[in-house]
Parts: sequence; C-alpha cells; structure tokens
Amino acid sequence: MPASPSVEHAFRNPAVLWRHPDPRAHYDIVVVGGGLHGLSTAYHLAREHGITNVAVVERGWLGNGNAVRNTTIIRSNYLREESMPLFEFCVRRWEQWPEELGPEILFDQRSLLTLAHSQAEAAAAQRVVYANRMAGIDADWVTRDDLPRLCPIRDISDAPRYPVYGAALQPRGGIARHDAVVFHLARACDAAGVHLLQGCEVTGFLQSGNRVTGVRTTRGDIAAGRVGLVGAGRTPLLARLAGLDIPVQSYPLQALVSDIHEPFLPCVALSGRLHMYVSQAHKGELVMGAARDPYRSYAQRGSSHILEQQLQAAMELYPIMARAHLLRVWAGTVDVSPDAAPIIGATPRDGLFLNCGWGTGGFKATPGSGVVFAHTLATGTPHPLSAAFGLERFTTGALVDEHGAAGVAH
Ligand code: FAD
Ligand code: PYC
Repeated sequence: MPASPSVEHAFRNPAVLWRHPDPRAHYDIVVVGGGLHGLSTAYHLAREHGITNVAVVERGWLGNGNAVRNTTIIRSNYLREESMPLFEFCVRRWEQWPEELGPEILFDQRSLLTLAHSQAEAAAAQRVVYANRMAGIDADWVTRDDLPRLCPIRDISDAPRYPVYGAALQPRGGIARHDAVVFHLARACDAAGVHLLQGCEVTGFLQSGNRVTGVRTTRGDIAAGRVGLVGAGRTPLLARLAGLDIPVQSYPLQALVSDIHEPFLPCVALSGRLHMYVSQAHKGELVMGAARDPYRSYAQRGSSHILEQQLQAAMELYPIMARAHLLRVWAGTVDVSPDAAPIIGATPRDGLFLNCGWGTGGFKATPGSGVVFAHTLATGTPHPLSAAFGLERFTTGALVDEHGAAGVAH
C-alpha cells in the first residue's frame, strides 16, 4: 500500500474520493457533464429538493473540462437588471460555501479591479459601478491617484501605451481554489447518494415522440425522468444529438501560470482593453488569462499569438512581471452565446433542459447555477433568478446583452 494514495488507489477506494458505481437502468434526473455546474446541480438537487436518484454522467473524469482550467475570478459586477441579481446571488452562495463545503476551497474576497484605459472606458466602467450600487452590489470608482494603494505593482508613469485612467472596484470580488471545489462537491454528491459516472460519454438520446426519455452512453442506455445538459463548450454537440441547433459557439480560451513568488499582488486585476487579467494564487504563482481565440474549435489548446499579446500586455502594465518565468499554458473550450449571457431552461424537446452559454465567465456562477438549474430540473419550471435566461429569448428578441460586463475575454 503506497504511503500517499495514488490515483489508482483512490479509484479503487471510495473512502478516498467517491464511489464508482455501475449505471442504474433509470434515474429521476440525469445531469450530463461532470464539471462544476453539473456537480453543483446534482448537489443542490439533493440538498434543496431531496432528489438523490440522480446521475452525473461524465465522458472523462470529474472536472477535466473548464472546471479546473479557469482563472477562478469571482465577481457580480454585471450590468443588466436580469444578470446582477443572478450573479450577486452566486457571490452570496460563495460566501456560504467555505462553511458548507470546507475552508480548503480557499474562497478569498481579496477585491477586484477593472482598469479603464481611456475616458470612454472610464465612463462605461462608472456606468456599471452606478448600476451595481443601485442593485445593492458593492462597487466603487477608484481614481488614478488612489490606484497604487490597491494595486502597487502597476506602472503609474505616463510611459505606458495604455495609461490607466482609473478602475472599477468590487471589494467582495476575489478567487477560489477550483480543484478543491470539484473535490468537495463530488464528495458531497456521493455522500448524498448521487451516482458519479465517469468514463461515460453521452452518444445519443432515448426519445419517445418529442420527449427525451434518457441517454445513450458508452456504458449503456440510461432512462431518465429529466435530462439536463451541462457540457460547456460541447453542449452544442450534445444538443445536436437531440436534433437541436442551439445558438452557442465554442472557442478556445487560454490561461497561463508563472513560477512561485512572494506575495506582491493583493488584488485581482483585469484589463478589458488589453485582454489581460491576473491574480496571485495562494501558493504564489501568477495566474493570468488572455483573450479567447478568434476561431471556433472544440480543442483544448489555443494559438501562440494570443499568448504573445497577453504577455506583452502583462509586461506593459506590470513591468515587475518581467522577472517571472512562465511555467504552463493551457486552454479550455468556452461556450459563447450571442448576448454573452447564459442559457438556462427548457428546450423544444420535452424532458430535455439546458444550462450552458456561460462562456468565459461561469466559474463565478457555480453555486447559483446549481441552485437555479436544480430548481428547473426538479420542478420543470424556471427559477425566478434564471427566468430571463431561457432559450426562447433568441426568438422573442428579449436578449440580456452582457457583452460590456461579461468578461474581458468575451
Ligand atoms: P466544464 O467544467 O467544462 O464541464 C463540462 C463537462 O461536460 C466536461 O467535464 C466534459 O467532459 C463533459 N461532457 C461534454 N460532453 C459530454 C458528453 N457527450 N458526455 C458526457 N460528458 C460530457 N469563469 C469565471 O467566472 N472566472 C474566470 O476567471 C474564468 N476564467 C476562465 C479561464 C479559462 C482559461 C477558461 C477556459 C474558462 C474560464 N472561465 C472563467 C469560464 C468557466 O471555467 C466556465 O464557464 C465554467 O467552468 C463552465 O462550467 P461547466 O461545468 O459548464 O463546464
Ligand atoms: O468572468 O470575470 C470573468 C473572467 C475573467 C477572466 C475570465 N473570465
């Protein structure tokens, strides 16, 4: 027996992680996608609705997708009246999670700055600040002179090509440790009796007339009362298997991490103009992100010119970072909707529901996304917080245009 549990050991010993059951013939609810949103949905089905005859069906291993590829930025400073309550609800749930799931998730409200590089950007950022305050969300405008106090490493001279005019501040914004969230949600689902079916790819749907009655998988057919698709960038492929063409496009989004440094960056800092965002992980690495790649793809890799742009921006804004060494880069596949807002709710197929379109910004939504989607799957009706985010908005025209505040990478 090895001193520290190997993956193989963990896989064979449910006490270390979670059980690896064989699929049942029937579940009340099948959630397709074992990322954070799928796990959070199953967790809240058990916690809030007492529904535990649930399977999370995952083609690879839990958390292999965007769940642990993201840069973990958490904030609720969106612009639209539909989005602000949803994202603020998510932040409030995050504030409960360290106690509920465990302090290891390292939820850290270290504050978040969104930099403005022109008068026009400053005006747009101030509009978001005022909208946030009216919605009861913490938000402040920080002047250029005040910025060094909050973000000491930034180049404050007039030399940069993109001087900083000021920044929107969300004091309750921050980061968390994504892999620990996957781990604790999975453990909690398993303890509640949810089946976590890894290595189980959905390859089609069981249908009776217009009703989806289950999923076809690489581990056999599984019947279900309701099916929820939570496959991030692969959701359009899944929907197509049910004959649906959904307005979601998938793109690579890359992130980068440096070697370890003494703590020197106390906040999360984003620059929308330069497509550059950075925080310092608790261990000391700089965790940075870039613009999404310009072409559509389902590959979990991106192009080098995006990384070059990102590093140029990093050097320009924070010259001290020239001393850091880049250790790793990676990419996830993000699911972008036409209005940069999520799609949550029913589909034209009875029994089939969607939770996707979170694009470059779904990590922050993990807790609330699970609450609203669990409600939808349990009751068949939208949760009040997600009612405006149904698929039908692309035919009614009632869009929730969040391109401005959705994220630097949209
Ligand atoms: P995923 O974790 O990708 O889960 C989907 C799962 O579905 C996968 O595990 C996949 O294997 C599975 N699946 C797909 N097809 C099938 C099938 N046929 N059968 C069974 N299983 C299937 N958001 C933020 O809020 N803040 C950030 O700072 C941030 N930074 C990001 C940086 C990067 C580089 C990336 C890539 C994303 C970032 N995001 C960020 C976005 C965030 O990561 C996503 O919106 C969020 O993780 C989506 O969650 P999910 O559970 O839907 O997706
Ligand atoms: O949603 O805030 C966000 C974000 C920042 C970087 C990637 N996503």
